[in-house]
Amino acid sequence: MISALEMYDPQIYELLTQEKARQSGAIRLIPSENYVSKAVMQASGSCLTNKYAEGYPGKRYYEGQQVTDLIENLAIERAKKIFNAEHANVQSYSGSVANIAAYSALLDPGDMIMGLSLTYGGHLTHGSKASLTSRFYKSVPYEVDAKTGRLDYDRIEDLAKKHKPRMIISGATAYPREIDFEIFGQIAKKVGAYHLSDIAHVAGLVVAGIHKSPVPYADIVSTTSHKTLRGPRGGILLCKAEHAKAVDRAVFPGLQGGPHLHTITGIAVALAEADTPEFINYAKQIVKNAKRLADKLLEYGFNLVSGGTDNHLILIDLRNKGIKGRKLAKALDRAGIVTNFNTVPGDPAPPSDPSGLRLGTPAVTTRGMKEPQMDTIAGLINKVAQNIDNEAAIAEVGKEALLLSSQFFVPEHFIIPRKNNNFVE
Ligand code: DSN
Repeated sequence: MISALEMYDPQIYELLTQEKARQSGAIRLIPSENYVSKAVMQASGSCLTNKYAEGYPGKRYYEGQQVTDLIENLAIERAKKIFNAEHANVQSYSGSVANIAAYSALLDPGDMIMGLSLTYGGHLTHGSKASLTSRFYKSVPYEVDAKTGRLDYDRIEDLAKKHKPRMIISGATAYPREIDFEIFGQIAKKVGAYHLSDIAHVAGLVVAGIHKSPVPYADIVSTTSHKTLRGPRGGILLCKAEHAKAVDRAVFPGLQGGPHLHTITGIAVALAEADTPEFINYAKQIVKNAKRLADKLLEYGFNLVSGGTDNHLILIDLRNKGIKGRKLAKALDRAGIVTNFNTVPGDPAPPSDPSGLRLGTPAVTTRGMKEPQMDTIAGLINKVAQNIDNEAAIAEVGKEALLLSSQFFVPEHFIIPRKNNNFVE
């Protein structure tokens, strides 16, 4: 059967077909990416894309909410359950918006925030110079120790005592170790600051009980829904009941109009999936895979920031290999191994051409890959690094990568064959 999309817009249809093929052919190692299940994909691409619902369940500014209220309430209750939180807001369009909503819920413009510096593994919205967050708020970033690659909680406490920020942000986008959210909570209490914990990267590990949850130690917890948590792309805020009103108001009407209900529907499904023994096994395997990949990369002489990993993510410092992160990421991409170049702590090189490469195991774990496949992947990465200027060798690695990839199921795997649709120009 020819799909409506194929009939109406063959150009977009063709491009989507190519992207599906790319996603199923490649070994995807970007730590913030994953594959959603068919059920999540169906829910996200549902008729809810047609609906406006400004406000919250029971208090909407548009009629016709007989079903939407039930769906959003389900998403809220599921989020509260799996994160053991007093309140959840599932409307943020993204993690960035969720973070900005958290600031505006508790802070005044000009207040000071203290988050991990972008080039040391923090997120843009944690007060980076490049982000609006540093224009609305004074930002005093903390760093990881450039030698150990780890957070130094004593130094963070000293910095907090010196600057007395109104909010301390825990959480990272390129930190391979478990973060002690309890200590962050204690530091925040000592200096009278709020504690926002951004668990976008490790939310799935937190739900599975592999990493300690920040929920008891933070005023607000923010997360995206699409990384280890394996939902569609959106943001979730969790908080104590005392901040519920402020958080809800900050999201709507503070920052957003109508919520994306098709996304919230997909999030609801993903949260149900996360509340299963299968999800816990998947999350455990993510970490096992990352550790094994890290061990093998170490054997090949790669320097890893902090010497390894406790989570889903590995940060390679390539300086001893004499290759820049960007060059290696591009060569790997040509071989069908998809990563991203990244700064390393204390990087002398700029973010546009940094010294590091960031890898993660959520997507390959979703496809069912385990430790033996991590050995193979490490070997392929090493081959590309050793042959960085040899296109023929990189093409050979590409064949091996495709062979490995073809042995593992992709949840939303369907490459729709092109039809001979001669009724479309
Ligand atoms: N979420 C970030 C990442 O880690 O890829 C980018 O915002």
